[in-house]
Amino acid sequence: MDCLSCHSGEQKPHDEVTRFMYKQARQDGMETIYERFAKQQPQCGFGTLGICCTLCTDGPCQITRKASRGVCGADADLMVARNLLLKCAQGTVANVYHARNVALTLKAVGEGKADYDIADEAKLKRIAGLFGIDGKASSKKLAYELGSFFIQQINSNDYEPLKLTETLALPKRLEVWRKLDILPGGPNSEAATALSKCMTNVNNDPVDLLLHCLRLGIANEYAGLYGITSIQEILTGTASPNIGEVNIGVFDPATVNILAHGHQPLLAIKILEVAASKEYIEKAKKAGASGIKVYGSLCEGQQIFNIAKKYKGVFAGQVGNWIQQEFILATGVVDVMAFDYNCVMPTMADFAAKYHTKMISTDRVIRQRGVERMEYAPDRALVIARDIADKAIEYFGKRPAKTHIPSTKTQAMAGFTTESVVSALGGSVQPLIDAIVSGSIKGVAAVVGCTTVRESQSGRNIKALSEELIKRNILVIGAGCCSSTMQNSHLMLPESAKKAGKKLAGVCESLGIPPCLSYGSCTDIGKIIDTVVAIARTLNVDIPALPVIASAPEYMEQKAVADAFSAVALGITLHLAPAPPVLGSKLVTEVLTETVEGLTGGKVFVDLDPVSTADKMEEVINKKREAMGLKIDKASKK
Ligand code: XCC
Repeated sequence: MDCLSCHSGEQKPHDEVTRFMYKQARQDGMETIYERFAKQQPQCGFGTLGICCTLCTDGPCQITRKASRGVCGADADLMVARNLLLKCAQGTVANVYHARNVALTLKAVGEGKADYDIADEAKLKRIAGLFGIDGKASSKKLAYELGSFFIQQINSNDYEPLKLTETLALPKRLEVWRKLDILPGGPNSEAATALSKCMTNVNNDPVDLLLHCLRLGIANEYAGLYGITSIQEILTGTASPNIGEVNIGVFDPATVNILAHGHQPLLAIKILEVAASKEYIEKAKKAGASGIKVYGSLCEGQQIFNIAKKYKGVFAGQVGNWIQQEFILATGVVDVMAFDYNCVMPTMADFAAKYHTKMISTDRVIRQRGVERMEYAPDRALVIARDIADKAIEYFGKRPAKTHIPSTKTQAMAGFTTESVVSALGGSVQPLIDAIVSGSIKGVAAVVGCTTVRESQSGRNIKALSEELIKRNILVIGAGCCSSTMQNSHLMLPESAKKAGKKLAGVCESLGIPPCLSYGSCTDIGKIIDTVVAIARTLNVDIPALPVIASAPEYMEQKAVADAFSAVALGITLHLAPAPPVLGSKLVTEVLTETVEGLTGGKVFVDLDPVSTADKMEEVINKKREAMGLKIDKASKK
C-alpha cells in the first residue's frame, strides 16, 4: 500500500466560546493545536493503517505494494495486531496506575497516615463485603484491608485469575471468558506479558495478540476502572445530580483562580477545602481579590462536578475538554494550574508563560520542562494544597493587563451514577427497564471518551451524534471529554429534553433529568458498565442481549484503546471514529468488526458521519429489542 495523504481541511473549534478564545490566542501570536494539526498534514498513511513497524534496527518497515513483509518477515496482520496490543497494554497500565494511586491512599487512610477521611462509609462496607472483608470491622480497618486488597490484585500474577473479575462479572460473562481462555490475572503482569509477546519475532499469531487485547480489556475494567471509581467514591463521596456552570465563560475575574486539571481528583478535593477556609478567603482578600475559587478541567473537572454539592461557593465550574486546554489559559485569569495525570499538552508551559499562570505538576510520573513539582502523597495533601493556594494568591497579582473571559455562561447537570440513577427512579432500576420495555426509551447509548481535532471533529461528532440519538429516543450516557462537549453544547440540562424524541422527552421531563446523562470522567466508564450490569442482573440476561450500545465518536489516546477492548469483551457493540490504525490488515479488521461478535457478543464498527452512525446504532438497538421480543418503533424520530 502506498502512503496515503489523509485528512486535511479546516480545523476550528466547534463551539462559539472556544472559537472566541481560539481567535484571542491567535491574535496573541500563539500557535495552537489547530495550527499544529494543519502543519502535520498530510500524515503518514502507513501509521494511519497500522502497517509500520519500528521495533528493530532492520526497520523501520512498512507494508507496500512491493513489500508484503518487513525485513524480519512480519506481515501486515502481525504488524497491526502487535501495534494495537502495545497501545492496549499502555492504556490498561495507565488506568491501573491511577487505580493503584487511589488504593494506596485508601490504605493510608486505614493506617491513619493520610489527610483524608472516609466520605461514604456505606459504600466502603458494601464493597469490602463483596470481597469477603469483614464488614463489622472499623472503617479504618476496612479501608486498610480494602486498599491492600486492590493493591494485591493489581500486583498479582497473570496466571492467577483476578478475584475482582470473578466476584464482579456476570456468571454468563465469566463462562464466555473462560471458554475463550481470556480470564485475566493481575493487570500489570498481563501487560508485561503482552509486551513480551510484542518483542521482535516472539509471538507471530495476530489472533492470539488480539485475544490478549481482550484479556487486558477485562483487567482494565475490573482492576482499573472499577478500582478507580469505587475507591474514589469511598474517599470523596458518591456522585449526586447537581447543576453547575461549564465552559470557559465560568471564570470570575475578581477572584483568585485555581484550575485542577487531569484525572485524579484527590488532591483537588484538598485544594477545595483549603480554598473554602476562612484563612484563605482572608488571604485572598488581602491580596485584592474578592475570594478564591477552584475550577476543574478535563476529566478531573468532571469528577469534582459529580460531587460539587459539597463544594458550593468554592467549586466554580467545569471549564472544558482536552482540545480546549490551551484556550483556557489564554483567558489570562488562571492563577495556578495544578495538573496531574494525564492529558496535559506539552505546550501548556508556553501558554502559562504567556498568560501569567503558575503551573504545578502534582503526580510523580508527570513532568513538564521548567515546571515546578509538588508531588502528591496521601499524608502531604494538605501541605501541598496550602502551597498551591498560596502560589495562586501570589500569581493573582501578576495577571496580564488585559484578560479575556468569554461572556457566554453555560450550565449543565452532572452527578449520575448507578446509585443516583436508581434513586432518581425511586429505588430500583425497574422503572428504567419498564421504560425500555414499553419503548419510551428505545435503548441506551454510552457516548464516551476523548475529543480529537482529526477530520474536523473538535466536538462536532460528539454533539451531532448525541443529538441524533436522543431524537431517536435513545438515552445517552456521557463520560470523559464527551461529557464536557455535551455540557458545552447545552445537552446536559433538564431543559434539553425538548431536543429529544417525544417519548424520551416525556421520561426526562417526568424525572427532571436531561436526555444526556453525565457519568463523569473517562475513568467513570466503569460506572456505566455497573449500571448496565445492574439491568442485566435484574433481567437475568447477559450484556449482549440488552439494547445497549457504545460509541467513542472522537477517540484519541491509548486508554481509549483499552476501554474499547473492555467494551468488546463485555459484549457491547462499539462505534469508533476516527478509525483505529488497523485498516492495513484485512484479518484484524475482520476479527474486530465481525468474528469477535461470535465470541464475546461485542464488536467494533467505524463510521465518520454522525447521522449514519446513529442509523447503525439504532439498528443494533432494534435488533436487540427484537430478539428480546420487545416492540420496535422505527418511526420514533420527532
Ligand atoms: Fe479527555 Fe478523559 Fe484526556 Fe480522553 S484521556 S482526552 S481528558 S477523556 Ni481518557
